[in-house]
Amino acid sequence: MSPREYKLIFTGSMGAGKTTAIAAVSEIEPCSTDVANNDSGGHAKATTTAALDYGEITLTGGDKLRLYGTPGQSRFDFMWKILGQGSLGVIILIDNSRPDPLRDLRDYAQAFGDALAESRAVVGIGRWQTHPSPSIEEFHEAVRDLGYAAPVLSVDVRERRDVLMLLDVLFHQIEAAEQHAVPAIADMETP
Ligand SMILES: Nc1nc2c(ncn2[C@@H]2O[C@H](COP(=O)(O)OP(=O)(O)OP(=O)(O)O)[C@@H](O)[C@H]2O)c(=O)[nH]1
Ligand SMILES: [Mg+2]
Repeated sequence: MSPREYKLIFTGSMGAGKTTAIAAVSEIEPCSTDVANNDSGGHAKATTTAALDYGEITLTGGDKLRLYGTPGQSRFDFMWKILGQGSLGVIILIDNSRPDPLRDLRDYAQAFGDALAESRAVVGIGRWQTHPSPSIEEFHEAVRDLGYAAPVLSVDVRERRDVLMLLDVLFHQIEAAEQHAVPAIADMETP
C-alpha cells in the first residue's frame, strides 16, 4: 500500500502554544509565519502567528503526518476554515492562565465543530501546573454542554512526549469512532 498522509490541525487561543507544539515534534524545521506581536493585551509574547505553522512527522511505514497550526487571533479566523479543510483531526490547545479558558474552549470548539461532532478532536490544557482551575472536569462538562465528546488532558506543549500523547489520544478517539484507519503511535516514537 502506498504511503498515506494525514492532516492534523493545532488550534486554540493566542499563546496557547500551537507554534511551540509543532516545533516540539516536527522532524523538519517548522515553517512559521510569526510576526511581531502588537496585541500585548491578548498575550505578552514577542511574536504571533499571522497565517499558519507547518511541520511534519514521517512514520516508519512511510505514512506522513502533516501538522498545521492556526493563528490564535480571531482577526485571522478566515485562516481557520482554510486550514481545517480535509483534516483528519483537530487539537484544541488551551492556556489555562488566560482570563476565561472555558470561553476559549467554547470559541474554538464552535469554530471546529465539524471535527468535534465526528469525534476527531482532543483538548490539551496548558499551564496546568501553575493554573489548575478550571479543572479537567469543568472542561469535560463544557464539551458535553456543547453536545460533543472529546478527551481532555493537561499538557506541556514544550515537551515532545506530551504533544505525542495528544496525537496518540486523538488517534484512539478517531479509531474508537471508526471514522478512519489511523496511524499507530508506536510508529511515531522515532525522532
Ligand atoms: N512557563 C510556561 N510557558 C509555557 C507553557 N506552555 C507554553 N508555554 C510558552 O508559551 C508560549 C506559547 O507561544 P506560541 O507557541 O507562540 O503560542 P501560539 O499558540 O502559537 O500563539 P499565536 O500564534 O500567537 O496564536 C511559548 O513561549 C511557550 O514556551 C507552560 O506550561 N509554562
Ligand atoms: Mg503561533
